[in-house]
Amino acid sequence: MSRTGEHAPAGTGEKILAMLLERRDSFVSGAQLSRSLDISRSAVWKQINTLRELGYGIAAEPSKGYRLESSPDTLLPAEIRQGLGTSVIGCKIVCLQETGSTNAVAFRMAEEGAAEGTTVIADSQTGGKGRLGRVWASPPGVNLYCSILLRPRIQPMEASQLTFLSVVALARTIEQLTPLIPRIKWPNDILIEGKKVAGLLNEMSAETDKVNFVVLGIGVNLNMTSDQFPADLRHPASSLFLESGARVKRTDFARCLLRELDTIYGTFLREGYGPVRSEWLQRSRLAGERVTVSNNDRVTSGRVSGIDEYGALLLETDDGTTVQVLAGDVRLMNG
Ligand code: BT5
Repeated sequence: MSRTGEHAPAGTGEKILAMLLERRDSFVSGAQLSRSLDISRSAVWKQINTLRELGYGIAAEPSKGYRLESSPDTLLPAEIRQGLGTSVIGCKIVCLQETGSTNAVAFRMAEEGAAEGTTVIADSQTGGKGRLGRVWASPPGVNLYCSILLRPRIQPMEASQLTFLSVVALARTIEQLTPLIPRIKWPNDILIEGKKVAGLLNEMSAETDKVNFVVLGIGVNLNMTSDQFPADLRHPASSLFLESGARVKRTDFARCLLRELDTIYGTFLREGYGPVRSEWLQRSRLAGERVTVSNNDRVTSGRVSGIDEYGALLLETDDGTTVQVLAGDVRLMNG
């Protein structure tokens, strides 16, 4: 590679950031950065200024070099990767400023052969997807929108088990980083005090007897404020900030979520769905409650007795029979 004078190749700022992050408490000399990246020292200086414009606090001392003092809450692969330590999830991380839907990007990358664990994150989405063609409000700068690619060797009918995997990883993350108590509402919502703070949308490519890949889509309202919610929400909604009064650093949340997913995916591959299912049930908002589930024009009512091995909701109806509900919107009958 040739020395590039004032100009640096794309991605240089990210590399400088990674080096500063690695040596967070000490100075890295301009000469060392210039040598490692094969760019001139004035190009290093330019990149440092660009990072400052992005909100990084970087101290510069002529005799010592540069030291990172503070980071903005910008979602960047180099930041998320700091101390990540996962074996599969986040092996590749792509962060986009704005995109239609992270699920759509991850799906396309999967079709082009991206590796298991590839993670796509966006600061904002212009066409965030909910289930059944619904829209997921995805304003910039406040939340986490991410999609993770998995290639498990399972049958298509087992794929819904993966929703439970991501919802449990998400609940664990909220428990670790906030004092809040998340409750899971079948199949894909996380509620706090009865209000929805996160939703999941898994999309799959499969053949009759084989799953090609699954994209786990996760949207979490972290620092969203009341005025940023659409007026016509189906259910009450909130954010972790609104519920706890404390801002959540998006980078920390993303890193912790990827770690939890990595751990629980490992458990799932080794021990199957059993441990995930029991953890899901412990956190379920619905166990023992009377609910109605609507799926298009079909409405089923009963008391929730659990979830089956494929993730279907089990309802005990008034005549004592247990019915299996595969999909739908759940409402608590007295909630
Ligand atoms: C979901 O759908 O809850 C799945 C949401 C998945 C979003 C993630 S973000 C990353 C990835 N990329 C995507 O494009 N999607 C995934 P559903 O259960 O259908 O709920 C959608 C409904 O929730 C909407 O019709 C609204 O009423 C409401 N809603 C929309 N935005 C919301 C938000 N930010 N917070 C809470 N509720 C919301």
